[in-house]
Amino acid sequence: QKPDPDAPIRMRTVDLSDPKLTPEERAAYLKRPVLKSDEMIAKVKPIVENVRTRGDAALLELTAKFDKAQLDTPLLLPPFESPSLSQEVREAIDIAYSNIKKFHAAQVDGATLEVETMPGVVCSRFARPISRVGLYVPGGTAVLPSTALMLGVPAQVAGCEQIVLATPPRPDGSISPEVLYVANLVGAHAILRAGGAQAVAALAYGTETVPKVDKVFGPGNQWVTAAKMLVQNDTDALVSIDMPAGPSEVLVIADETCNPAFVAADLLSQAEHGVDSQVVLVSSSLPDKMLVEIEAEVDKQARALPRVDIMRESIRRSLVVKAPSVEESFKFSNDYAPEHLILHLRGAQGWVKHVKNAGSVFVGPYSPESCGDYASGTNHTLPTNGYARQFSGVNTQSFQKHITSQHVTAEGLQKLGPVVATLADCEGLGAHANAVRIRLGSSI
Ligand code: HSO
Ligand code: ZN
Repeated sequence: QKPDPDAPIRMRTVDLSDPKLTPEERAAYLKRPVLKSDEMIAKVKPIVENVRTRGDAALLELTAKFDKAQLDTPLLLPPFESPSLSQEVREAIDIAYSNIKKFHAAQVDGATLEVETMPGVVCSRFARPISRVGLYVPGGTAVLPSTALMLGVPAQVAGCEQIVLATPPRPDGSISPEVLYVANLVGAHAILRAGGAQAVAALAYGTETVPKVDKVFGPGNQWVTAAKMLVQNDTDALVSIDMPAGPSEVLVIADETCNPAFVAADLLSQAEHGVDSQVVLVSSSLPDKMLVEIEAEVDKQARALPRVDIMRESIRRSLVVKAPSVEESFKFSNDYAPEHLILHLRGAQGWVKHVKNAGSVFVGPYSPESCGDYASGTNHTLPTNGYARQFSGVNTQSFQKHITSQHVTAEGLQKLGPVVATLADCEGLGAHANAVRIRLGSSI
């Protein structure tokens, strides 16, 4: 059924002060559409198996089937050149790269943490890069060279030895010049021309030509996400993933100081990602007149934008939440745990301390999400689906792991050894106790 182009492009409304609103109803408003992960995992399993067992042959067949590209090899090796790229785009990418690099280089954990827990007992912790990483850059309805930057830069500054960037090729087998340009900037070691579950499988297991990686990063559709979840659970693949990804989200908290046109623009910038984008406006006691203005702006701006058909769908499913105060607004937002949180509030910066759960925060009227999506320096690969409760967005530490170490001196062991031996005895693990006692010169 075709959507009616004349129908207003409007959001649904719920009032948190409505005495008839039950706790169950409130909880339902915090929910995202159900991710059918079991169903999707069952669907991607044969694809992943096919690539695991048949390698390049399967990869090339699947790329011909899904991306309509006939390749003789899936891998492209540097140097990556992108002669057709305009000077303007080149310069924009260069500035984004420089900002993202500044912010992510500052996150490199290069220091060794050292603590003497008892005299002669020194514990330390240091970071090392994850050697081989696979970065998935989606194709589909929009080419996302920005995602290549968001994953490539932290991999580069963390010092990963093998950076494989995977992205679906165009039907002629080529990769967009923007992605090639970024691949070159971040020093990618190879580009895997494949998408979907097949790309994830190739990265996780390796093929004749594709190097196996240790961790797979990046957003993607349901197929990509299901494949990441599947390979992460396979001990043969021995691979980890950044996080499970769902449809992109924004929650905006606005009070009467907001600019309705800015608020509407922010809601729409998220709504254009896909029909399943989650868009929530929390009105902190906004006068009805202003809510109407925001709604009118949403309708007006959406109609003038190229992806209006996508926005029509996502806006229809999105939500205006009327909250009685800024505190209640933050309570709802923290319960929702949005991927992006935008604060259109008087004294916005002062409210940041109230944020408990969010992927990334955009403070004040001149900090649109678009800045973080592209070029301010923060990462745009963020936890969705409420996972901001326990996950951080991708950052430089996502490309490092920590190793602990200890150095106990002979004197240190005099003090620590008896403690260890006692605990080992408690657990009935005599060999553990012996490893200490043998050094202390006492018999078993
Ligand atoms: N908002 C998206 C990232 C993105 N936006 C890429 C534009 N390009 C998910 O955080
Ligand atoms: Zn975006």
